[in-house]
Amino acid sequence: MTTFLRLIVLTCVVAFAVQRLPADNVPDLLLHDGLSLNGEWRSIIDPYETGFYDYRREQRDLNKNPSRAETFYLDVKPNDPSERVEYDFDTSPMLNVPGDWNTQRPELLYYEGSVWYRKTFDLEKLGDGQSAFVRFGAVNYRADVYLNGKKLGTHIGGFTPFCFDVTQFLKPGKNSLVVKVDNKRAKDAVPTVSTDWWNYGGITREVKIVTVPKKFIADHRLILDSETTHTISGWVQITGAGAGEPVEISIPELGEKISAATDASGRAAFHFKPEKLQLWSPVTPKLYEVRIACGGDKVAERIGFRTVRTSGKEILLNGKSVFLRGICIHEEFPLAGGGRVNTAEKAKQLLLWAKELGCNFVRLAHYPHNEAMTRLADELGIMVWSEVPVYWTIDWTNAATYENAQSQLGDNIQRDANRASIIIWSLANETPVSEARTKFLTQLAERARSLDQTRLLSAAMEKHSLPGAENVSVVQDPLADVVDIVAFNQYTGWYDGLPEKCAKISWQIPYDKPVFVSEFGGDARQGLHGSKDQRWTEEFQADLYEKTLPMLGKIDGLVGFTPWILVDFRSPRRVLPGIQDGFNRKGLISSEGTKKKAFAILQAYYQKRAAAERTQ
Ligand code: GCB
Repeated sequence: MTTFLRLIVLTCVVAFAVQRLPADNVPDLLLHDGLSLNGEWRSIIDPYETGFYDYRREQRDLNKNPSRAETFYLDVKPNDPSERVEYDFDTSPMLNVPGDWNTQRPELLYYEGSVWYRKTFDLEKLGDGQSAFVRFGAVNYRADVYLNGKKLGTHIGGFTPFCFDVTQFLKPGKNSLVVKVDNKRAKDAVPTVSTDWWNYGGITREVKIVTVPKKFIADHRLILDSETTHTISGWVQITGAGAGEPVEISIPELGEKISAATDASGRAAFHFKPEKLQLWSPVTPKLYEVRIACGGDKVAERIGFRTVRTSGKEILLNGKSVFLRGICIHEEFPLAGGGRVNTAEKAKQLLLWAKELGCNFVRLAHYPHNEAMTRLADELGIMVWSEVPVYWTIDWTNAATYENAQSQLGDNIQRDANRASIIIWSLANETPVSEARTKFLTQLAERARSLDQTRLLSAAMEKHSLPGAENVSVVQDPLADVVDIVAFNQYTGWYDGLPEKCAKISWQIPYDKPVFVSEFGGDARQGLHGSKDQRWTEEFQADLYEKTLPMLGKIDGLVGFTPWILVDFRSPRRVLPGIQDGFNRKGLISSEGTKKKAFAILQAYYQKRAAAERTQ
């Protein structure tokens, strides 16, 4: 690379880093109560980004006195009847937050571009020594955030939370929060331009203003060190604290009250050994209320304690071998207008369907789902595979793309690190093997391990046919050496031959690691019946399941699978009229919430397995 090119790359990386706050230094504030900004927001659809760029395509820059007439984030009204102001939030239509915009107005179903959101709110003057943050659960994909006409920052990535410090920007009385949301797909983005899901835009998760004392609880971690000794270690990170700040951690049900003190970096480490600890597992999803207090700040949440590791070809949960009876889930709801899941009730319904199916495991594809999902999984006793949207092709050699992926991974880990349910962080899905891709994902794996040593790493890889031996399925990928679980997607009988082929398949998976099938399945239009040889019928899909299950049973070291997928989901790639109509139909439940025949096939298989496990 020439010095000039290097300089450009470096500048891009630095510019990106300034825009996006690195996970380590930023509080999440999920657990802090705040002023909810959920509800109706005013919205302006702005496909040409008029509110952002002038007619020479120069960004309307606050330092250069941008035009009041068109700079939307200034949120002004004409000073007198002669003044030209070409937008008006007060009379613009509403969009609900949290919510995708696509399913709220018919004209936005396929929209990819910019929408401006505005919310006004009143806040009392901050007390002396108080700070305030605005927290967004997620905005897809890019958010430029302004408070009272001042820019707070930019966040990139559609499925992870972020906060901005607003202490200096709040006014006593009425405040105007403006967010430009842009969901245009881009080659260097994560995910990139091509996916098999709907690119729902909008402020899709909750928004709140959180007020905290100058020293406040930014993050914490509680880890069960060993399932035999029951020792627990952890730390609490206090923003604004130096050495010697007292922190108290209590678990009333265990009769534990631990005092710790921060070090120079504001981190208070502790460990303890409770007398009678009940471990978390899908059969007994025991959670304990953990309370943390530091000065004037306190948080509480319910935490379960368990260990997970591999031993040879097994996954051990609390030291015992476990089989993952799973299903893949997109964060999309079939009823109530469809679209991105935006309430805990919808998240719960998805998990209850998985339970009904007999699952003890879900793969949350292909990006971090909302925070309710993993908390409910804790409560319901469902183990979780949590993924970042490094999907299909990615700009593997682009430093900014890597930075973006690792930020999303870091923020996801930070948000959910105390969830007993999550046992696997997934780095990617079906990425084409190349040196650049393996380097990217190896680095991502190192990043994940540096942030969390208590979970397993995986990625959904691919299988291939052995050259010259069509019926020998091989998994051979340098990434398999990096991850803890060799997971792969396979579609024998759907993209690869007909269901009869399943009976002929043998496997070559040369790794002394647990093997997991992260996808299989086929489409069926619910209500379409016919012979099992007729594609798109419920009978074809059911037969495919009947034939796939014994084929997977032949895999040495198989620790479970997650068929594709619980519920039909929207995808612009799926255009077949009368059958797909814009939906991927591989769901076991239709886009109207009705179960297909294959649901019962998998359910019977899982129930039988679960019954056998109970007698072991
Ligand atoms: C896959 C992808 C998933 C697709 C699915 C399909 O392998 O991982 O995102 O939706 O196949 O239906 O083709």
